[in-house]
Amino acid sequence: MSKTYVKCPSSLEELIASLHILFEEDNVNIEEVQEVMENYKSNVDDWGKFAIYDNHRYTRNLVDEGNGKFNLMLLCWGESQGSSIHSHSDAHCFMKMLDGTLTETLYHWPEKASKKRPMEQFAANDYHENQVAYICDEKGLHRVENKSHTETACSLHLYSPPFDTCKCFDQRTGKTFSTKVTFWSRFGKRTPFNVNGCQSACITAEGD
Ligand code: CSS
Ligand code: FE2
Repeated sequence: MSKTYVKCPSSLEELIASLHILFEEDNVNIEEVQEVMENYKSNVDDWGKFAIYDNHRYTRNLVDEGNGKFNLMLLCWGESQGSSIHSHSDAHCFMKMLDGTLTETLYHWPEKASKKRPMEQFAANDYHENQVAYICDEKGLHRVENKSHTETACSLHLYSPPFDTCKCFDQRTGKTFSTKVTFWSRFGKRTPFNVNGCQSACITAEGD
């Protein structure tokens, strides 16, 4: 590591500065990134301005573009909202809880698209405030849900390299389809309608 970085960031701004330094290197040290994200203690005064919810689907709100190395975003999950089962386009995915609790259900990749079989679940974990989850395509696929009927949830996601399409999967058949992911807001400002077209900005499918 060429530059030193703040290991225990006291604000979101300081966390972002540390992440910029960590991602200057070509090789990502997963443990170091996970540790620095865990060490930042969630403070709504830092991230509240990015937290824009929608009644129908979870939202993706861009916070920082990481000098082209990563995208950092706030995901806002209303009561009972969740994603489809999805992959991460060969990127590292770090998910830090800022508020509430999310349930991650992990699935194996389907063996063959031609065999219509229910997808196989191999783990399920709950994540609470300040915990950090990590996934990549080698580890499998997941679905993320806010199972609470009464509380919203908010999480900070880092994807490196950034991506704007990923694969979604039908749990009952393993059938896959490509989905474009966009932003509900960028840097605290709601994305204009003409940018995202129909505004299907997150990973959900009909029937999910
Ligand atoms: N990958 C999903 C959230 S769960 S990690 C997304 O970016 O919308
Ligand atoms: Fe994901």
